[in-house]
Amino acid sequence: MAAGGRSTRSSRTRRGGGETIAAAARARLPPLTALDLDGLPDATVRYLPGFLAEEAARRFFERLLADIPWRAERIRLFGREIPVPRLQAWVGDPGAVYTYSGLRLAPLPWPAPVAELRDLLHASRPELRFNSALLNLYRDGRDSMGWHSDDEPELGPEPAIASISLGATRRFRLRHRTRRDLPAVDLDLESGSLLWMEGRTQKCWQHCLPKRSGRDAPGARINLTFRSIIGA
Ligand SMILES: O=C(O)CCC(=O)C(=O)O
Repeated sequence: MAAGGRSTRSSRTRRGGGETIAAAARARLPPLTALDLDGLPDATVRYLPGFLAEEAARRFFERLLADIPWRAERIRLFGREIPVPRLQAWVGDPGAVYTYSGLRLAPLPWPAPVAELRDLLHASRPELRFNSALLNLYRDGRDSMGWHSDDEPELGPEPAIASISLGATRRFRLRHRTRRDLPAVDLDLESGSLLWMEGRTQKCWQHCLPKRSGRDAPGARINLTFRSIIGA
């Protein structure tokens, strides 16, 4: 973990019970901690472990696990309806409707801890405005996310996506969509980490979160991907 945390305006935000999670959080300065996947062709991907301090990450995880109305959705894939292998929630500004694999998601209003995380992101990247977030709950190593790109038209041609991980560490895998000469890239996403995917990443790369079983099977993990729906 690198030194050099900084407090932000949102770190003083109070939650309903007078307690703050973000007060314990530290948005860390990218140059100290970032793993810039430099040299990855056609992509802008940056990984920041320790974006949130350990204790803040633990408290966000517990709060979200308890408070979010997690849903078991079904999607249409290759003409068949199948259960999504994880629980989900879609939150955002009122007009931020998101559609993928035949599923139309109307947003829930921002829950307080998700709004706190959004504000931390805005403080660290003031040029970006996130109006929505997809929340995924992987109950254990049997829950997963298949290969895909976040390239729906409503995200625009070069979406900036900020992905925050809480709870168990899970492996995240990237592969180029057309260049089979390039090896897949594996990243172990730790609790409290932040992954940025920007530029041509969604156009040229796919990503997934494979199942994981056996002796090192992970416990529960929550991931939040903050997005901007155009025109919402
Ligand atoms: O859980 C993760 O880290 C991946 C989430 C993801 O790929 C997505 O929300 O599109």
